[in-house]
Amino acid sequence: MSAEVVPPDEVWWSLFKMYTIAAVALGAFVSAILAYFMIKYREKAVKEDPVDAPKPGTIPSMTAKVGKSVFMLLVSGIIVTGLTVYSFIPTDYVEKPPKNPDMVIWVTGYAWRWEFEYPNGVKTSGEVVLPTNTLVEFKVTSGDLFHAFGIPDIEGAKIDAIPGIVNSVWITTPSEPGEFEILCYEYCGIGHTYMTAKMIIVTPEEFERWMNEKLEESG
Ligand SMILES: [Cu+2]
Repeated sequence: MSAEVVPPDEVWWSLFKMYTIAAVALGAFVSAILAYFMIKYREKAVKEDPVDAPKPGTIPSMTAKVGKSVFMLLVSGIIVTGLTVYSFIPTDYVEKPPKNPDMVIWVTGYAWRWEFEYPNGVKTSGEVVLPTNTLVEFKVTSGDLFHAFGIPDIEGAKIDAIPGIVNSVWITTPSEPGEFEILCYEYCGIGHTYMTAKMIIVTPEEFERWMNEKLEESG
């Protein structure tokens, strides 16, 4: 088990938290300034225009305050560039499948079902049984038309299933046994809604027992 690898769902979650906190803080700051200016510059009883108010038929002079605008543009540019770079690093990490996954599962989408193949050649349809705390790479493709493989309960576990192309998505399986839904995320025809499967997480001992049974079945 590769406990030292940070699973993609944690990476996505921390990125999401960072942006949420930043957005709420910025929103609060902008709202506070807006409220302050609304009160400070509210219309007074005197209705005279200020001296620098624009007049109809004249173009306002651009000489003043350009420096400030350029400065603000630079500050925004630095923030946006910084956030982009900061987001690219974890995105790149998640995009690349790990070098030594504990298990590689081939996933093939068909209209309208999911089929799975284990490293030892065992195949299942409609369900994939996996042990807890395991670094799994799903190699996803399609046998007919465009589908998309996704596990809604696991952040970021979603990838296109395209005929002739193999896309990878990887997860660390949950630490507790349980059942997780697998869905098709690309509208693919009349059976799309029913194109579901189950990811069944079991203890490593139970997984071994299940696998041995499967191997006996297939002779
Ligand atoms: Cu589909």
